Amino acid sequence: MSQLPRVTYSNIGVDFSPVHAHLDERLPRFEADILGQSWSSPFATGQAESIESPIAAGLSLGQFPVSTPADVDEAVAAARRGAKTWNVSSLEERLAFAQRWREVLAERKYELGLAALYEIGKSRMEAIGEAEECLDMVEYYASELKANNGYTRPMNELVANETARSVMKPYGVFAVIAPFNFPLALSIGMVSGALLTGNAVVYKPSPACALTGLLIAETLEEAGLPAGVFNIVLGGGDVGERLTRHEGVDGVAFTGSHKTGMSIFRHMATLPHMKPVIAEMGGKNPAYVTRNADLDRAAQGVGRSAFGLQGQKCSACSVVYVDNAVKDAFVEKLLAFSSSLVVGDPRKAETFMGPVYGQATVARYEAAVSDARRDGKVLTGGDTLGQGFDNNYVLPTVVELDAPGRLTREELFMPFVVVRGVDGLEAAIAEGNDVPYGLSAGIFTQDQAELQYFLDHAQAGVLYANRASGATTGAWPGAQPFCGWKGTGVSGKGGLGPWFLPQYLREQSHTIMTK
Ligand code: UN1
Repeated sequence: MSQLPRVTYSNIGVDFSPVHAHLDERLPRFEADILGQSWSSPFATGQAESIESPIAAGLSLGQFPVSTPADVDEAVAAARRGAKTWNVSSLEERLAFAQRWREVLAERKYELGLAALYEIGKSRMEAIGEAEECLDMVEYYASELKANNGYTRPMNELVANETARSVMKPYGVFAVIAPFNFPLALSIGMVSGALLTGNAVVYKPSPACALTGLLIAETLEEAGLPAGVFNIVLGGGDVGERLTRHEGVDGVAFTGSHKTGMSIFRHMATLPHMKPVIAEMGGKNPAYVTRNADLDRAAQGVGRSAFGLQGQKCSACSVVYVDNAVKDAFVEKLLAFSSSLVVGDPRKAETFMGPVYGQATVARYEAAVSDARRDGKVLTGGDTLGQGFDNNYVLPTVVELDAPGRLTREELFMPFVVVRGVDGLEAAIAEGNDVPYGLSAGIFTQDQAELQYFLDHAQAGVLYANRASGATTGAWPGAQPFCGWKGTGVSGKGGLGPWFLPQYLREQSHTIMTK
């Protein structure tokens, strides 16, 4: 099994047939052994309910309890007890834990990936890629922690008989609130940030992601994390609100909507003292295709970024600004690429796009399509797959608009990309920047001056050039720091990069008189 090729988001063109053969064999076992169980969890004593997979009506992931208000209080109390020792754990202890955790994640990666496939309706490659990402995340963050000696620095000696150091200490207990779209990687990213820096955690997965949440909890237990250091609660916004507002919580790590993220900040501002909030809150990511672009590459990169995971990535490409001189040629290639993508049951090897997540997304999709029909042209898609699939299987959709508007500014989170014909890169980047978010952006050009203009002027934290695997998507731990600018983030420091861990720490200076 270990000789199977690793799936990342960007290694397109690799022969993954051994991975598919392995998954063909594992899928029925996963359905029989993991799906449909009745789960229990110490801090979820409320009524259990079935959670259904978006893959097919009636396909149950299992029975999952939710947390009561008292469960949330008890989980925070448990974390406070766990924090007593974990907050003062040694660097060596935390590095040893990270190594064990990575090993457990590696052993269970196909199981974890399949859980995400069933839970979210991810394609096989998106799901296994996500599980792989988790291993590299834990490894990369641990390597940063080690390389920075736990972020302890000797400081200047002002007088001969004193030594001074800067040390970074955990805040105590972090609440971690994760979204549905990367139930493994975004959960493990924030949880590893908190744990490796010595914080205890109370974690809440997205309401329908109890399965991956509980499996992550199992991996931490298997890795031997001391009791109380990690605690999971289950439920929706009410549970999240009680947790993030809990007086026993010292900081919040959040990935999700701008609205929810900002409500956490606004709450913190009402407290007697501010608590840290580490947040990533959406995106509206442009790609630029200039007259000097390789159009085949551009069509593939835009199509993969717009339609991978059904467009439900903060990093998804949702507007493409194409120079009018090459617009027709580019659009033809984008439509050809889009129609080559297989939409269908994500359990199947050939599927690129599974279902979208939930009826609310279907409704937003229908509204976006109707706006596009009113304000421009639907070039392909705009409909459900049909063929006996539920209405949450929608087609990759490309529309063209003559003017900027709601569809070029709001985050849509669906397989929907707007084409805007433009004259010149300067005008394109001005419009692409004129959005409330600033996560990622991509360019396709063979011209160095254009590339430099893009690098100098794009207002986003993650920039890519000429990337066929994804115009704006596919950031990987240790390779692409994932920093949200403007409405996407707040700290000016990203996940997956060198400045992530220090956000979970606060500085203390130690000055000791030696004589
Ligand atoms: C997300 O914000 O949707 O860069 C998660 C990418 C992935 C997705 C990040 N690492 O596309």
